[in-house]
Amino acid sequence: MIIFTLLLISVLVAACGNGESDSVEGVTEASADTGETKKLRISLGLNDKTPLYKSSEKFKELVEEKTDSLNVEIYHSGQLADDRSAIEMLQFGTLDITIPSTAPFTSFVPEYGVFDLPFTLKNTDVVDKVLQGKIGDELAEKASEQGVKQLAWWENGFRQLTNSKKSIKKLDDLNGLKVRTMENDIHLGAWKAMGANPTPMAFTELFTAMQQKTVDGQENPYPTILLEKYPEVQKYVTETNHIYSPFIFLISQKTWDGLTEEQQEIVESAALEAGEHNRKLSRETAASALEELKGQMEYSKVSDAELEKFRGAVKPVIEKYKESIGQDFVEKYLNEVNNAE
Ligand code: TK8
Repeated sequence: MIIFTLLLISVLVAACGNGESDSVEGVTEASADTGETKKLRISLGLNDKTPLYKSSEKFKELVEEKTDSLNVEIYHSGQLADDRSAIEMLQFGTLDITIPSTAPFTSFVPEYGVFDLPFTLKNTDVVDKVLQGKIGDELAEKASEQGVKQLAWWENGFRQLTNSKKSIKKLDDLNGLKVRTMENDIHLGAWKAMGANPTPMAFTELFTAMQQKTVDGQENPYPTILLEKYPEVQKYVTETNHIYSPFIFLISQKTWDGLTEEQQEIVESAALEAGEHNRKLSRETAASALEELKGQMEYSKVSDAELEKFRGAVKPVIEKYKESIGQDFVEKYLNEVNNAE
């Protein structure tokens, strides 16, 4: 009997594996110097139809064609974590890469809040000059103080408003509208100042909240609105371009430090090259998504004259949050924006 029990225990232990070196999918993690393949896991909030996912596949292709020592695995639709939790996992070293919007990252590095100041970035030419300039480098520097390394700027895009209640043509139409915002005080303050009734919420909870009508609306770029299937739960789409959101390609400092110099060079150049691909794809998709959405939703565009009232409403919010972001940094950013225009 004893022999049978010992045999049973040894079989059970073998079946469960030793546990120490296994990670998700039971693939052995190994450092580069053992010559085994190291897995780099990426957590994305958007689904596998979006430019973000397709650009991450481009990153995977670029890395794996240059080395056999790295293998990239992409987890989409927030399967592993929402944006903020994914950033925390990078800090702990339990996740390797995530590519969130800058807004939730402001809880870790407040200076990224400059991108949440409404109506400051007017078009993609200005965006590209500012992000590829010294402001972009300075922000990436600040990220590394939080245990994450920003390797590249990717693109979420210009944000537009959708809702299930009414067509939005003027500022007063926002009164009382329950708008989901990203988890970021500036967004909350801006939508309150415009008369809406905002609710901060992780992206992973958004679709259900719209389906159950716990929120009336949300704001995101056209590719997200179309490819995350918002026309199924939203009737109206309104062109506001109220904010430009970057995506930031973040890698855990712990992961980065565990790579050889050659692997670091491969990963960084792939993140930058895939970022070029991402910007192009994001802009093409935004144009085609708008045309498709016009056939699926009631489209309205706020006139430039009316947008001046939106800008006027959020001015006090911009003044208020200059403090929390850092007065000098905001002034430096706004100067960069003016120079780029
Ligand atoms: C996806 C989010 C999303 C963002 C939001 O992870 O939360 O609305 O625009 O793209 O980062």
